[in-house]
Amino acid sequence: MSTAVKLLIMFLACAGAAIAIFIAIAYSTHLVPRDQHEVQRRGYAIRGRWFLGLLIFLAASFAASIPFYPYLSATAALAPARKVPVIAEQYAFIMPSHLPVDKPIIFEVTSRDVNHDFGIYNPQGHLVAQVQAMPDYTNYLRVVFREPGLYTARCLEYCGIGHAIMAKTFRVGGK
Ligand SMILES: [Cu+2]
Repeated sequence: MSTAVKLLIMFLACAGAAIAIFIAIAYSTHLVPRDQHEVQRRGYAIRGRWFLGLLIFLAASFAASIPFYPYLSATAALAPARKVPVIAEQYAFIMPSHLPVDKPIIFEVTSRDVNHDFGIYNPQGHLVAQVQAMPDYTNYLRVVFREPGLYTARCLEYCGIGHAIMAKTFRVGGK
């Protein structure tokens, strides 16, 4: 069956359904009108149950998902990792140019002026981790570099005229 025929069948099915709904509505207007308060009472009852169900669902989802909250595990992993401060500023990253391979690292990322973003690209040019760099606030980014080579940190949030050249290369592993 060609695509055009499939589309035609789908169109006819939808059009038929729409026409059936219109006919049903037109027909229903000829029935004896129902009491407004009765309709309203039923509607409010459905709404009340729906709201209660939604509340229970949301509370259960919240309780079930809170152990997976990623920042708790990230904070727990702070102790054995090496802490590496990163200061972003227009238009550079102040950070070490050599980092170890296969060792957990916590980047402590902040900004000296405006909002920036600290995005780490691996030697193949793929983004492997990123976090916001904000003034007066430190964000923690936990990374384990599994492969040695030349990595590049780039700003991923427009921060001014020199944003496009805001990058810092650093070596992972080796000497
Ligand atoms: Cu920028």
